[in-house]
Amino acid sequence: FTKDRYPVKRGNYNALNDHDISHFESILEKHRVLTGSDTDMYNIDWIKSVRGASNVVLKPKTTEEVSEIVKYCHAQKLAVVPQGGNTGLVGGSVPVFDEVVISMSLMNKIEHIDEYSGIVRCQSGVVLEKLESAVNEKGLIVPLDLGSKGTCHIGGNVSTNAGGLRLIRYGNLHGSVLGVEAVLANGKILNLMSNFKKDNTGYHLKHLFIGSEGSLGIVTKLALHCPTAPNAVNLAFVGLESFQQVLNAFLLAKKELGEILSSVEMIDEPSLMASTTMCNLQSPIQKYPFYMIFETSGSNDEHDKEKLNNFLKNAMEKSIIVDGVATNEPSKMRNIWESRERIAESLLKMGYCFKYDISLPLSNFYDIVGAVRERVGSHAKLVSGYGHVGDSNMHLNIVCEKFSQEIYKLVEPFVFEYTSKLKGSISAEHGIGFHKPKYLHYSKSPEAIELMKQIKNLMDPENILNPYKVLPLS
Ligand code: FAD
Ligand code: S2G
Ligand code: ZN
Repeated sequence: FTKDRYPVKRGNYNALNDHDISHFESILEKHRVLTGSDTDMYNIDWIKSVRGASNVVLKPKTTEEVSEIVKYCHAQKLAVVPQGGNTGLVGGSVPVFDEVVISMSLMNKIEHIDEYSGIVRCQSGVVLEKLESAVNEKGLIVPLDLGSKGTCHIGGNVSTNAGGLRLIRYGNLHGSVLGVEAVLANGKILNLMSNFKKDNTGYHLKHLFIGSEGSLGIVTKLALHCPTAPNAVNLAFVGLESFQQVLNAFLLAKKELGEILSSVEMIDEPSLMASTTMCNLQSPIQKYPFYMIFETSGSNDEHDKEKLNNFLKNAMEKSIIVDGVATNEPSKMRNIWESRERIAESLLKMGYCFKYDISLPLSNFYDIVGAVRERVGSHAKLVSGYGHVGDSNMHLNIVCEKFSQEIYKLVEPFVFEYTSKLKGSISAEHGIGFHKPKYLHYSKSPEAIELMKQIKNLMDPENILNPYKVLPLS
């Protein structure tokens, strides 16, 4: 349905033939070359917004195999799409036409964890949750956490510069990724791996692969700095009457929790309703227009608990919050996190989601939800706003029975114009993918886009790496 839904023309790539398949089988074992219906799940994205028609999925295990595959595709002018966990939300991880899918799922070796420096070296196909449990054994944590951790790959996280629930504390991957190894469009292996935080020797090329969504190279390995695991984690879940109070609570938390604050998330009532009903979860408090999660991660549980309880008490006394619970019981914390992390999945169960992942100034962070509600009226089942308020990152979701051009035209480009007027970002953390190249100009100047195209042209002159994604065609 991609073609009838989006006006896009196939590039002049060669079509796959039997010779190609047997060549791939000479590089990989036969069972790591998938064809026919085995390719189905690799052809459709998580939100079912793009369905490609790839005839082959390749599952390399080593950098050398990736290099051989790409070298061949480059020579045969075959387009490729690198795929991690396929949890991307902008249609970037699946073929648009018949691109060759290179699935990184078997490149899942963790090579080394240095508990002293916290530096981990691993292949890009390690599932985030698996990496998390491996580094936990060495007293470390991975510096990001997303609701898709059970499926997404650390290589996909790097390729989308994923943000997630703890960016406010641990920063983004441009800071914590110390080195990458990547296969370039001509199959060459570029080794930018590093075991150190400091390396000022020439241009910092690794950043080209962080957030470029598979369009400049295929990340095969990475070196990641992992912080020491906190001794104490505490969580507060609070109810608030207005968005102004959300801002006041955020301010108070920064003052009173300061250095131990590790996450600040906001959930509006429709979003919490969605996750609690669709996933059968119990919310410890109910029926407020807004909710927030404050997480602290520190070294002394008594001290942190006291700070968090003081914060709640002061916030109540100042009528910034109207209700709240604090806990450090793992099962209770898990339940609260699930009510936040499973909103995306819940909204998807309710119907087709038009998703907008935008950075907006906090002063009018939530206004857009009302503006869109007004615009779509009863066409939509629900308009919800939630997300990483600590990073000024709003997740605006419009749920309707099914995809409709009518709603599509009501919300796009409205949401992007609205965001651009506030000098916000039309994609805070999910990337541009297939859905947003035509809106890139709302957040990047013509000169910036021109330079991106020159870099793309220098690194992938045949344009075989993840075509139709990230950069506008014209
Ligand atoms: P994929 O979806 O497979 O690919 C994503 C992009 O990266 C594609 O363009 C693909 O071509 C490219 N790519 C993948 N692997 C490689 C590689 N090795 N080399 C080069 N290119 C590659 N995102 C956030 O930022 N924050 C969140 O809080 C968040 N929460 C989510 C919650 C849910 C329930 C879901 C379903 C998604 C969420 N996401 C979030 C979106 C998604 O999980 C992230 O974008 C994630 O980083 C994608 O990882 P992946 O391995 O699934 O990549
Ligand atoms: C999150 C997931 C995607 C969405 O949960 O933080 O990134 O917009 C989002 O529902
Ligand atoms: Zn998010």
